[in-house]
Amino acid sequence: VDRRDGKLALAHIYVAFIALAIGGLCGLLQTLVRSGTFTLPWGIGYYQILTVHGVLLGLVLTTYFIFGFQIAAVSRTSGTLTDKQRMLGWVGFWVMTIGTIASATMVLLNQASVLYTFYAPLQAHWIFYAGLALVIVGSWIGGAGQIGKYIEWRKANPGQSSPLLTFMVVVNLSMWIVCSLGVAVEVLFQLLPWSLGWVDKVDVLLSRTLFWYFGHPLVYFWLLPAYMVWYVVIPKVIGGKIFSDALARLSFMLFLLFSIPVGFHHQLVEPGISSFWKFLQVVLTLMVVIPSLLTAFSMFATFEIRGRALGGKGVLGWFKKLPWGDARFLVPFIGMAAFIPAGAGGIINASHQMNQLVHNTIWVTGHFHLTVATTVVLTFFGAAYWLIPHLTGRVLTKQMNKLAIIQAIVWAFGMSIMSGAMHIVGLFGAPRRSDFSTYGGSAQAAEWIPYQIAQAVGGTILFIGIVLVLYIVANLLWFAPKGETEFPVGEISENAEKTPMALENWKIWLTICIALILFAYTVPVIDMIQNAPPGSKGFKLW
Ligand code: HAS
Repeated sequence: VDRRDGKLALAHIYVAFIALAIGGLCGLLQTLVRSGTFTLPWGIGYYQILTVHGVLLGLVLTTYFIFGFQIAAVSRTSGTLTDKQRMLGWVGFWVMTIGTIASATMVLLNQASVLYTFYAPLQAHWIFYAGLALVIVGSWIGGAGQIGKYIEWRKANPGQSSPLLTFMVVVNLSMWIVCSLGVAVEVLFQLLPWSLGWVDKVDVLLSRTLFWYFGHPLVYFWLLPAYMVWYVVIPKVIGGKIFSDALARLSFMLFLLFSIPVGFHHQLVEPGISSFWKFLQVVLTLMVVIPSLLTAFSMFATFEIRGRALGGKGVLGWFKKLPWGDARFLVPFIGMAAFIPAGAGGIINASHQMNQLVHNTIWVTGHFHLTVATTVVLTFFGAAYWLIPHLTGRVLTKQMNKLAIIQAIVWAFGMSIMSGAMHIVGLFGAPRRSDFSTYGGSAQAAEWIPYQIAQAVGGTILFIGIVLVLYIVANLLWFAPKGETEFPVGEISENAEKTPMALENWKIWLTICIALILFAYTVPVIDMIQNAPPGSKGFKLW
């Protein structure tokens, strides 16, 4: 990656790891509060640290790491960015960062303890929402630089398939742009006017719907960069080849189609949406499982082919041949393994009836700590171990490689305890997002306490994991020996079928994507607007 592009990517990565440090500390505090044995000092509120934790880890760490990774990926596979593309990257970075600082300041001042989902009826200071608007606009500007490179590449290479990694980045950004329009409407037309006192009330149902129109694809915006590492980087790291370029592209396109018109699976217990539309979106949710199953298939195939090429015999002999001592492989692999139970949990959540049992319990928190906080985050850590030294001109030493493996094991151990306890006690009805002091004295809460203590134990182990990863990252940024580190990009297997150009026909895919969104959302949103309680000024969007 060109040094100038590398600098831009690194700027994003710095912010991501600062967010990890502060957000991780708040996570530890939270599990301690929930164990019933710790009270926050200096009048700091439970919801305040819960918001800092969710915003910094769920929104800031992820978005900044993803942008840093994607910029490097595009520059590596499609060539150095032009000055204009890089300039867009920097403008986007600063607009996002000013927005992040504004929003984070309001959260830290307890003026925006509205959780990372920030929909009505919880209300924040208007500066929080203005900051969010800047983050969204900044991401569009920065994203335009990356998409610009792709367009330039395609013009220069007519009739050819674009580099796989760049293509994947563009799918992820397209999904992001289409879905963030929903949250932009919510922020600009509902939350900002409401927090400024220009309208008295907002339609809560519409606010939640606009949020989840964005909120579900948001989780795939986190997941797809992890899939980019699995599909493109891991085959090279293990010395193999990409199983199939066409399959990888198809799976990404399926994410573009099915990840957006499914937000109602977060609102299955929401009154005001008819069960027909909920059912339809549940069906579409189960469709979005398919590209993940394709990915599982493709990864197993890649591993088996490589393991057998190295002499692995029998049904599972090939498994032993994989490079278990290499943190660039093992750390994301642990993330992949975690995605098997994590994905199964997601399918349970999406099943209309079972959702009644788990919704708003801490089971859901257990689910997303396995998905985003294990699968995605461990893959990002594994990627950081080659990406950062590649960008800083350093190398990962043997000791750091060992420490990285220990870090991932500590993480997996702490998360198994914490997320496992969350899943179990969620089935006993323990609520998520509830201040312990509001229910701590009840007989039922006494039943939950042992699990909440287990969560605190797991959370403490995870915090040790955060300290370890920050130590490794600091080493790679400033202290590791100078040298060359590769940005691994796998080649396509010679046995793979030719990639059909239709997979890159954006007109077709974007049209289907928009048609599905209109199909899933138009009627229910019109219903919401028409059925908003009468006479409530400002209750409607217009
Ligand atoms: Fe989810 C709630 C349904 C995936 C994140 N989810 C959440 C929330 C978050 C989140 C943050 O339907 C909470 C939001 C909030 O604050 O309220 N989720 C699903 C479904 C999937 C799914 C169906 N979620 C994710 C991913 C996330 C994420 C990915 C983050 C990155 N989720 C839900 C539902 C809710 C929900 C409901 C709302 C619950 C409620 O009531 O509030 C699917 O995409 C999952 C498909 C995945 C698979 C797994 C495939 C396995 C693979 C690994 C292969 C392994 C290998 C290694 C090769 C089918 C690809 C080999 C290893 C060996 C050991 C041999």
